Amino acid sequence: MTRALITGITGQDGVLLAENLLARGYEVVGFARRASVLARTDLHPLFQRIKVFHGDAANSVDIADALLQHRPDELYNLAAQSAPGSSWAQSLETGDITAMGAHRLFEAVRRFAPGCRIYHASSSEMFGAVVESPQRETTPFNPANPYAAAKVYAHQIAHVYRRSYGMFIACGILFNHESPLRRMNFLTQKVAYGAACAKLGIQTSRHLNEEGEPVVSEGCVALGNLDASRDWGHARDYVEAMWRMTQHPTAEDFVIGTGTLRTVRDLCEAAYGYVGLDWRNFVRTDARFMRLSETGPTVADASKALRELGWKPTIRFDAMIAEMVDAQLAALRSNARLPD
Ligand code: NDP
Ligand code: GDR
Repeated sequence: MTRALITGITGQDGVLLAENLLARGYEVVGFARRASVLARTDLHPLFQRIKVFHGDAANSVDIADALLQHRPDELYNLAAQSAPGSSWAQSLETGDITAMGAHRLFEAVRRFAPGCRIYHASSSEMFGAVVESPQRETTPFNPANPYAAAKVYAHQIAHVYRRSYGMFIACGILFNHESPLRRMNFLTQKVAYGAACAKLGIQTSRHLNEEGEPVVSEGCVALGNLDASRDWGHARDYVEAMWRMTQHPTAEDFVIGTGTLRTVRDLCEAAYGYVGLDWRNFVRTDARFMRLSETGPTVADASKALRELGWKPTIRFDAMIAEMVDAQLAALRSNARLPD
């Protein structure tokens, strides 16, 4: 039985990747901070089907220990301070986990688990203030925030380990991908939640936004740059791409995205439109959610992934937004807890 170790198991992609690998008959071990495992009561059904190793990506000993105890065949490195918008305020933590966390992990695999295949989560954020469109594997990087700079470091040190030691480290340059498991500090979940609250007539929400205030206040959700644009796909499709890259005969970089660019306004229109409302009555702007420098417009040319992995997105944008809004409606109606 193939054994996979997943860092970032408590995050959106960690959960969906674990489900994908379990369905293939893998044995899955999740690497996660102890407090996060205790806090994620919603993930207990998953945690009963996998083993969980308590560790911190900031700690080399924890990583080495996980490798020596579990001897994985494949390692999926998803752990990161993953919010670009917060990365100015948390720039040193972002460097420590998003950049150095990956470096520590590659070094630990080199010493303690040679032969283990690694998937590493690179990001379209590395393209930053883009210099060509659409972006492909050869597009130069131009990071616009500390998170993006940290991902560039991790991506390049992955290349160095590949070249110097012949290690298998596949880098997935994934564009934005979403699901009902998305955390509330990301745009799509704020908007899906806002639309569900609007539908139910909720004036002040229980969930908090990036500033620690109710996501919905006086019936409205506060957002930043409505003109920003992204290429949004569904995370279930993207974890499939992670697995395919890891099975490829050679470790390479692959761009993964839908190839369709949409604005924040388009997203609002889709989510509020799904519940029969006009978003302009429920969304206001707040300068605190504007970025000091904006990434984009990021839009993928994923033709290499189609050609070499046979990968293409299967879930359409509207269906994804509907699934996210429905999940929030169901949670609000049953008073259930969703990821904070
Ligand atoms: P999430 O924010 O949902 O998950 C991040 C995970 O990293 C969480 O499990 C978190 O654990 C963990 N983590 C953070 N710090 C540490 C630490 N010190 N030690 C151990 N674990 C830690 O991100 P996603 O699932 O969306 O993304 C997965 C990866 O893919 C990330 O690296 C992200 O940067 C990258 N990516 C994501 C894209 C997307 O659109 N979703 C696109 C491109 C790249 P905890 O619960 O303890 O906070
Ligand atoms: P991003 O995702 O920064 O692209 O990083 P996010 O959903 O945070 O932002 C997308 C776009 O929406 C604009 N925006 C807002 N964003 C947030 N969070 N909150 C707001 O109120 C708001 N208003 C407008 C942003 O300016 C931005 O343009 C995600 C993460 O998953 C990263 O880990 C990953 O690497 C990239 O996607 C690809």
